[in-house]
Amino acid sequence: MCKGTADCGRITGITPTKRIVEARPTIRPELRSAPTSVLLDRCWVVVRTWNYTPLAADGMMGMPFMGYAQLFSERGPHRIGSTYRKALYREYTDETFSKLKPRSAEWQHLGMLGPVLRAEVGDTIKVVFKNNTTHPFSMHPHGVFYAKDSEGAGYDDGASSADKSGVPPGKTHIYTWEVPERAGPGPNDPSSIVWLYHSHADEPKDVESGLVGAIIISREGMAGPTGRPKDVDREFVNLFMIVDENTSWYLQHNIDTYTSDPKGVSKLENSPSDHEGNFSLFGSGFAFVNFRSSINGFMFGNMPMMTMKKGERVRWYVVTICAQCAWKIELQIYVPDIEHRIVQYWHE
Ligand SMILES: [Cu+2]
Repeated sequence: MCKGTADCGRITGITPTKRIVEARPTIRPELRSAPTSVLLDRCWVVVRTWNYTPLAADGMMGMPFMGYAQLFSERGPHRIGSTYRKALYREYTDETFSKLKPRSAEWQHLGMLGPVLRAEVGDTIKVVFKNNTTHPFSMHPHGVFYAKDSEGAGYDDGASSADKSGVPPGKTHIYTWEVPERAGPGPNDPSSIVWLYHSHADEPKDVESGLVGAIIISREGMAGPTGRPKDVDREFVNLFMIVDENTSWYLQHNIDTYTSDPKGVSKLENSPSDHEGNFSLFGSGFAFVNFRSSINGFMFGNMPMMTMKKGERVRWYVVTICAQCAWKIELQIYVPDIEHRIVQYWHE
């Protein structure tokens, strides 16, 4: 599933009250001959500015940025600050791609992520994808099945495919993904599980530029009218990711736009000290400050609060992706801790 340098993981089986055993989908590549339904989604990959800290303050502490938080949020002669240009998956109301579909209040916490794509086992997902940026991008899904022209990833196998290097700027492509039993929940899973999709034209750069989203697959017969599993009232999706803005397609644009001395910026600036001047392995140089430890693209408690009502049945999907894990893997290990309950995960 994951190719190239990607190392994409899925964390599953979190409930506030009990521990769930390791969950793996059954390996039964059983494709239905007649899909129960075809689900049409529309995505347009959009270039826009993204602010990692829209509250302009430390939301966790309820106070102005200090120390490291200040280092990561303030613009300067050689510092980009909190706002970057990114390429993001965004949903439009129809295939004219003229009107952005507003995101409902319950999904505001998705932030940088693309729209959640939903299906249940037996469905076929179709995504009408338009690229309005200046780089070729694609949609490469995990978990579901696809033919070559819907894989959204290129590699040197001698096959020709119009989509091999991504969808060119200005062009539209329809991705068709079948949802076999193997893509759905396994015997020990809850009624739905999560996968990722991301651009895979030039994978590290595409993902670090912001092109990632979630797919939620429900067990056959378990998706309600809105697509949400029938036995769930509320869902959250969290992507724990250290976004490497040094690798983004828009690094130079961001330097030129957001620093006050772009010509003086050294992309390799190394300063082996922390914000207080003490030795630090990672330091506080330009490159380090471009590593953004975030949840859904938010830093320092700036994500819109995920709210639920007492008594609601809530499912929380936790994912991570790491485009350059060869060296970043140690940094990419997060430990979500929910009042000391155990979070078990498996790694693809
Ligand atoms: Cu992947």
